[in-house]
Amino acid sequence: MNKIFIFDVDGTLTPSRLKMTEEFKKFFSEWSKKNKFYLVTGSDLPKLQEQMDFMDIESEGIFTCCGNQFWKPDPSIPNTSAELIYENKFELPKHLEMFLNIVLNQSPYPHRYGNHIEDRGSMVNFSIVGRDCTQEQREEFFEWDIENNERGRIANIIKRKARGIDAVIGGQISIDIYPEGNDKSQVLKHIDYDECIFIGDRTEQGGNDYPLAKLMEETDNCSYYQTEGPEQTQQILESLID
Ligand code: M1P
Repeated sequence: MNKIFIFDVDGTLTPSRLKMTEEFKKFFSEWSKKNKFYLVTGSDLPKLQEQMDFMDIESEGIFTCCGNQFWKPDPSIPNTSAELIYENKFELPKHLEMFLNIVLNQSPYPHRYGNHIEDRGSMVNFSIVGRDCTQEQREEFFEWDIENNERGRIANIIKRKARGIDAVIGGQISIDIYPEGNDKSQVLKHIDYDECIFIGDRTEQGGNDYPLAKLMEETDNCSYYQTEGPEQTQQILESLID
């Protein structure tokens, strides 16, 4: 039986944009010796590399940019190398770029720290506070956004106004933008399995794990679990040990 797991990263295996905790890393490296898994993250490869010694822990493959890039770790060069298997290209339409700049100027959030529109080649990441913020500034924006739901409102406007474009919330400070359908659900067709299990933290509608969670629900021999963080992910995996 080819049982495959798929994991989101931020909020599932690690705290958002941080490294795996030592405790979880210990558990996960033992677990991964007996199980096969893929990673699927909204982040790009350099960000993932900052967070995880992911090639120490042997995965079957790594989908970055919400499944718009696929990397195979190269076991002959441990811990350092991965081969790009495919990449979907995406160019932000000019009118959408203008819209994002207007939103950036008009948002009532009082602080801007730089790197607000990050072009990742196959998707764009948009952040009012800016990706150059510190951890403290990130947490501050996150709390403010929970109160004000600004990201939710911006994502809904983008989806309504920009035809063929999707906008979803993945982490704490930003919105992921890509062509409709080029979301995390695209990874399943690249995976061979008899049984497949996905674990993610943003599986609610509007979250970047939602399209894959929905597909798992609709597909034979597939299922998903929503997690609140690494601690709960560990509990889920422990409950699934055969
Ligand atoms: O992997 C989840 C998300 O991580 C980051 O989100 P944020 O910086 O908002 O916490 C981003 O890399 C985002 O693209 C990604 O979906």
